[in-house]
Amino acid sequence: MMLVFAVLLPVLMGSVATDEFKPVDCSQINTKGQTVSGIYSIYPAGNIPVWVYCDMVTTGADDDKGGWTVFQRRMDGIINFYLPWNEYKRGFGATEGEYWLGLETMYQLTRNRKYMLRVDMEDFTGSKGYALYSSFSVDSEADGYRLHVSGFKDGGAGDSLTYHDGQKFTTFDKDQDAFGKNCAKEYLGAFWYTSCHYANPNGVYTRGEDDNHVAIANAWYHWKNNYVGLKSISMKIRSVS
Ligand SMILES: [Ca+2]
Repeated sequence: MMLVFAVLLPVLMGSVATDEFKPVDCSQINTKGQTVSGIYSIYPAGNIPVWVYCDMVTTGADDDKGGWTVFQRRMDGIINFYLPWNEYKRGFGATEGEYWLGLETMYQLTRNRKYMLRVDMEDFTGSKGYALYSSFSVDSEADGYRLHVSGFKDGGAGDSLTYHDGQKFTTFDKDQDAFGKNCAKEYLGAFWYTSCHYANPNGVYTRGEDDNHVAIANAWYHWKNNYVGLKSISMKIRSVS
């Protein structure tokens, strides 16, 4: 047995030393041939890994599948999304379920690389829609994690995000919106609010439409021309080569 170990050990150590693949995002993992959606570690800013859900099956504007780094996901209402600035900065939730990746990671991802954005959604009747944007980035914290999004392409859900282009991020404890009051407090979410929103993906998981409390739901207005709470919504980015 000692002989076997003596032979194997240098080989194993050698393979570790040469296998230094530290993917920046899910696009790089996908490019390496990985086609299974699930949880992976990425390295958006050097040596510190970040756990993330990679969508390896959904297409973009072309037929290329996968490579999507999911930064926001709602699917069952289990996770509380009404949280303060620091939580939205560093991220929260469960990578296998509902979560927010974190504004700092999103800034680190998009500061040096070009990304497209896809927003997938499903209502409680089972119908689905999506919206594509050819360009997506987030500024630094010093710039309020300002959103830049453009190049809308309809996947049936309509465009509820271009309205938010150029806005800083607002939470209930940090008001950076264009409204007299705090939009996060008014609509019980956290987002790149203007005054205030057509999309509120981090709003309350209402399981449908609440007539008494318009627009607090995790809604995407232009899909239904109303603020109907969605069964699921996910926001994901893929690098543009
Ligand atoms: Ca305000």
